[in-house]
Amino acid sequence: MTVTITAFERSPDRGNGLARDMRLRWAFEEVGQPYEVRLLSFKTMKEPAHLALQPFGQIPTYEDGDLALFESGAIVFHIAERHGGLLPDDAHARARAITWMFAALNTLEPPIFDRSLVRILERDEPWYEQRLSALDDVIRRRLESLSTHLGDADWLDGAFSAGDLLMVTVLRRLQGSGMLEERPNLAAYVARAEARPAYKRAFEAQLAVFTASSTG
Ligand code: GTB
Repeated sequence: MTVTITAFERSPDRGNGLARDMRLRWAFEEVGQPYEVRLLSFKTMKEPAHLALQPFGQIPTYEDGDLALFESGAIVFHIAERHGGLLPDDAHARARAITWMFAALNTLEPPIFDRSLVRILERDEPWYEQRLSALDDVIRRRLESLSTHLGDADWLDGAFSAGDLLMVTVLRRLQGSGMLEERPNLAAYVARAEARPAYKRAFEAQLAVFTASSTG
């Protein structure tokens, strides 16, 4: 039985691959496993059938027989554990790759995600400029540390791993901010990941959903 994931019927990012189903699609492509997608409207995501799979009424989810999962990081980890290609076999290298998965989701993603929310929801508030500037400072400090760690390496710890996959999906949310370009090795890191055939297949698949939803 093929695994089924959920994604936006019509993504607000207009096919930019910024919604979190992109992480799952990319992971499946990296490990060479097929997947099916059930598309959901915002209304359907809040109905009992979906809430039974995702208590917060969000995408993505993962269903494989009687196993249902939510949280994109947990799902990428599950895919990486079940199939080769996203986590090293060596125990220490594997633990370090998992550490980078957590660093992407716990250390980089919170201020980067907050920044995009503030830009959408708080633009007309009197504190907007100050809040944005404070978040930009935090993000720049995180990027500086990440850039120093990466140096001139291709990936965060040896071979490409689920840690890089999650980190790149987080960094991509900074597109248009100019902050990645301030750190050329990070901009090159993201570009290197986006050039991977698996990334390209995943990106095209989610873009096709948006294109169909706009022309259909
Ligand atoms: N921690 C959860 C996970 O990692 O799976 C977070 C899941 C989540 O935030 N899902 C979002 C969602 O379902 C979609 S990805 N939102 C609907 C809701 O909460 O009602 C977040 C997202 C949304 C939109 C853009 N965008 O337009 O650029 C990018 C990312």
